[in-house]
Amino acid sequence: MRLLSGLNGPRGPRRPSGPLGLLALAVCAALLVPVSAAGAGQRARAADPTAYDRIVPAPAHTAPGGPGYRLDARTVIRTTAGSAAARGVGELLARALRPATGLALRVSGTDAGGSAADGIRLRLDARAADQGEEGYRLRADGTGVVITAYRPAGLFRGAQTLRQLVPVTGRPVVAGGTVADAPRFPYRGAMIDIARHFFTVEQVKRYLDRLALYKVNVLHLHLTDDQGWRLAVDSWPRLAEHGGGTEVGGGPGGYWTKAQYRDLVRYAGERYVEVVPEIDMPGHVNAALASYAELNCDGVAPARYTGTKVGFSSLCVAKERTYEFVADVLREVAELTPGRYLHIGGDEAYATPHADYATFMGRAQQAVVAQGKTVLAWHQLAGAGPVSGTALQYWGLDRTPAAEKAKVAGAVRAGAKVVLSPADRAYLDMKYDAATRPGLSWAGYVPVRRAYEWDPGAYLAGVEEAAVLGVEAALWTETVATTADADLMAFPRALGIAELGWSPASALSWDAYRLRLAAQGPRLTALGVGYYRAPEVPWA
Ligand code: TNX
Repeated sequence: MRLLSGLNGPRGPRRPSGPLGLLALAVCAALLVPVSAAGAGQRARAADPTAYDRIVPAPAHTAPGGPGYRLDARTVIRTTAGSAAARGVGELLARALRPATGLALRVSGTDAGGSAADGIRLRLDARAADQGEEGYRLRADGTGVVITAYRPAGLFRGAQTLRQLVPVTGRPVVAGGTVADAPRFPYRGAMIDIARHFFTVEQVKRYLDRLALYKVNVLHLHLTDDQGWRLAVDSWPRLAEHGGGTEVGGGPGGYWTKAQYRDLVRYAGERYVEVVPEIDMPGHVNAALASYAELNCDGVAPARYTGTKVGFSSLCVAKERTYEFVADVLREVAELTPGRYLHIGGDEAYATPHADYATFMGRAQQAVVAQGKTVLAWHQLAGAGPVSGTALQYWGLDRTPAAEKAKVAGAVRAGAKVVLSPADRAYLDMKYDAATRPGLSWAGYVPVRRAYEWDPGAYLAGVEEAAVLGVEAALWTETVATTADADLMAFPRALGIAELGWSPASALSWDAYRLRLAAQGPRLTALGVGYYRAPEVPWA
């Protein structure tokens, strides 16, 4: 049973269950023959057998063993004939493998031809529906590597696993073994606030790239707030031109043109990441109020704001012009966004009386539905009539009063779904400890272990796992002004949130995770990420 050891957490063998489990047993059985035939010498020459224990997020099933596959200049990445998507995944894989291997691997748009021993195959299998949208199987042995998936997204996720099976330095050998994998939750998000401090599309692409290695599949963009409006809107041009012209601390700010936003959406799509744009309303709107006097109840535009207070601004709920604004903005954003969701904020609307808040959020939700999109909003919407099918993003704390959590559970009973971003777990802008230089601490310090050690399927009383779409790590940027700041706060905690979203509950173990995370250190360094060397992780 040595072969099955990769399936085990520290608590001993896990019994594979369901179709994926059977699949895993089948691939293991197929492997038993070559491995038991291999002599001790051959095993010693095989690639590091623990590479499968170092994958983040932990795959559903792994079975390390057998000789590995050595990449060399003749290696070809062969992708299913007729699938531009599979070929695209192949091209991205070739690019990703280049720094570690020094090889410029050739990509072929057919997986026929070639000898059995010449490379990496990315195969779409129309019969593998049991793998779902993102599942995949991977098998590496002395003759090559095969990744099979039902959908291109599964090939992409499998390719991220393959990247992690190639050592960061040294001989480019893919460790021998098999993986049968699929995510626990469909929504594994990362939010970045480009309103408090402006970040360019290039900076956000870089962030997205690093997160995609860990199978994150949603990029939530917090595009507007009191301190800045960051996306061009043709029907209300001053939003970006005036409202985008500053940021926290009084810097120059900035905004994205529609072409730049589209470019990011395309880039994300190539990585099977869905972009969720957020227009935060009816609070967090000072940049909009400063840009258009007519949006203010008193008809007077306030000055732009560069501080860090929250909860002081509100759209004018009584004015019909406000709803024309909402409809125009959401229409233009929807036109740019192929994803399912429009996030309309709804948090910290302390300057909007509750009845007004409910009125406003009702109409804003209708404006989203009118665009054929699904509403996503911060969980305060739970108490103000979420429309059926809405997703609520929970950002409370462990210690949030039960009555507030119960409102979320009540909305779930009425048909809402939940994305979990508890601030004292998943807020990447919280300091690790008192010594962290950027960062806030209103939700407490969030060390790496605390960010990891919770179960999204059992986090909120009265919210069954089936109602949980997934998790999201949120990077607010009042104190985060540069790529170096963002790296330090997001890494490594974002990896833990990514694992909570992907890996089966039975694989979640801090003791095992800290070792797997430690092995990501050199990988992050190779990618140029200045991560936080958390003391509770035995970094290599
Ligand atoms: C709360 S969480 C906010 C943001 C702040 C953040 C800082 C939420 C929905 N609103 O406006 O940026 O805390 O940690």
